[in-house]
Amino acid sequence: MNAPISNAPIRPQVQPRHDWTLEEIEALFDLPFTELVFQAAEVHRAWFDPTEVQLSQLLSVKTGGCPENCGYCSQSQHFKTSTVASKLMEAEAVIAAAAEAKAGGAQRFCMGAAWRDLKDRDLPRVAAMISGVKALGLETCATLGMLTPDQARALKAAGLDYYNHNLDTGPDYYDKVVTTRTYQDRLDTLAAVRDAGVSTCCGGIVGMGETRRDRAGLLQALATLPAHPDSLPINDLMPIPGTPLGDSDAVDGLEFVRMIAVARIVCPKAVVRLSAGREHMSRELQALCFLAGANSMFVGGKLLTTANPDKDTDAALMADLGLRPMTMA
Ligand code: SAM
Ligand code: DTB
Ligand code: SF4
Repeated sequence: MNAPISNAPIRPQVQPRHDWTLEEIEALFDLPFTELVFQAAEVHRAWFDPTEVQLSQLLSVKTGGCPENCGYCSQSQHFKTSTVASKLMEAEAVIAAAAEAKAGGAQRFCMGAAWRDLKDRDLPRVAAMISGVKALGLETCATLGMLTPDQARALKAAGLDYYNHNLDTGPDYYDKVVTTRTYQDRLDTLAAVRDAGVSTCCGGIVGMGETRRDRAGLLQALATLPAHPDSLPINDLMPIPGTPLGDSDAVDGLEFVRMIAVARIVCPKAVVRLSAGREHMSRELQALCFLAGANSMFVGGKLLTTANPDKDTDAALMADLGLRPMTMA
C-alpha cells in the first residue's frame, strides 16, 4: 500500500547561509525561469508546508504628513498626493479594527504610522494598541519608523511580536529613492529590534526603476544580516500619482516571480510575503509566486493607503489553489 502523502516539511541538512555574494545571487536570477522556480520550490518544501500561507492585515494608525521623502510613498509631506493626513488613532478604535480583522481570518495585525521615528510621547498609546491587539489572540506587528533600543524594548514589553522596517532596495540604488534617512539608519533600527527580542519583518520594493543587480543587492543585504528576517515582504510598487515614482514602468511579472524565488532560496526560513501589488496581479501570477516560495500575503481590502484584493476574492484564490492559513506555532 502506498504511504499517505504528507506536506510536512523535511528539515534539510543544509543550514541557511549568511555569506551570499552578489555574484552568487545574480547567478540565481540568471537561471532559466523554470529551473529557478523549481529550486525555490524545493527549498520551500524543505522548511515549510507549501500549502500554508500566513495571513497579515494592515491598518494605518497614523496617516500622512510624514517628513521623510521616500519617493514611492503616498504619505510623504514632500509630495502632493490624494492621501489625507490624520492624527494617531485612539487605541480602542485600533483594537476594534483588529477584532474585525481577526473575524475576517487575519492571523497577524500590523499597525503602520507615517512617522520618521517613534516619539516617546506617543509610546503609551502605541503600547496600549499593541497589548490590546495581542489580547485578542492575534500576532502583533508595528511599523512606526526608526526606533531606539529603549523604545524597541518598551514595544516588546507591550507584547510586540514583529517589527516591520524595510531596506526597500539595494544599497547602490537607495539614495535614488530616499535621502532623508540612510541605509545605516535602517540597519541600526533592525539591530535595535533584534536585540530587544522582537522578530524582524524586513524586505523591499521592486518596480522603482532599479536594475536586477539592485534587486540582487537588496537580497544580499537581507541574506547577510546577523539574523535573516523572520518575515520578508516583497512589494510590487503601487504607483502613487504625485510621487517621483508615480509614473514608473511596471516590472514584468516573470521578473517579479524571480525576485520571490531568489528571496526564498537565500533566506530559506523566512516567511516570504507577496505584499503590495496583488491588486494589479492576475491569479495566475500570484499562483506562480506561491509556487516560487511565497507563503504570506496581506488580507483585507486595504493596505495602508492603497487597495488590496477583498476578502471574497482572496478566499476564492486560496480555495482554488488549495492553500490554507498557516498553522500557528
Ligand atoms: N513610516 C514607516 C517607515 O517607512 O519606516 C512605516 C510605514 S512604510 C509605508 C512601510 C513600507 O511600506 C515602506 O518601507 C515600503 O517598503 C512600503 N511601501 C510604502 N509605499 C509603498 C508603495 N507605494 N508601493 C509599495 N510598497 C510601499
Ligand atoms: C510592507 O513591506 N508593505 C506594507 C507594510 N510593509 C507596512 C505596506 C505596503 C504599503 C503599500 C502602499 C500603501 O498602501 O500606502
Ligand atoms: Fe514616511 Fe514611511 Fe512613507 Fe517613508 S515610507 S514617507 S518613512 S510613511
